[in-house]
Amino acid sequence: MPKRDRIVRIGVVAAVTGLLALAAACGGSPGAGSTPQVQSKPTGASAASATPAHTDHAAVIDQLDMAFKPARVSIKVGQTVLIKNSEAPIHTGNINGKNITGNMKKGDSTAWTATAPGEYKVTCDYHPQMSATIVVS
Ligand SMILES: [Cu+2]
Repeated sequence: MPKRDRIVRIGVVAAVTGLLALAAACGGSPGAGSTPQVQSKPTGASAASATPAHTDHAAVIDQLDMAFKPARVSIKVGQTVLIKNSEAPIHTGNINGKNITGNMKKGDSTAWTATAPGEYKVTCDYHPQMSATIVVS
């Protein structure tokens, strides 16, 4: 009998933990509410991972899954990084604390051209956990 109680309790704890994890996964978007944020892979996933046909941008930083992807890119002075939003939440792209993109909705993008070598921190006004680094040589 006590053993069975423990099993039931573990089950409840697991269920609650699962719910908390689910809630955390949806965090940051008060308006999202009951709408599941986790979606199956978009059909354009293969296109996103393919090398862009044009070479205007030496690197692309994607705002996806509430993160900048990749978190680190390396370019040379004079080259351009394209910061783009590929998901529903609004993001910004700040370079060393300066917002250069304004509010970006899904599909928006902003190019940034490096004029001096150094390490540049990329952040978002709305999501402190979002961070990337542009290394310019
Ligand atoms: Cu953001």
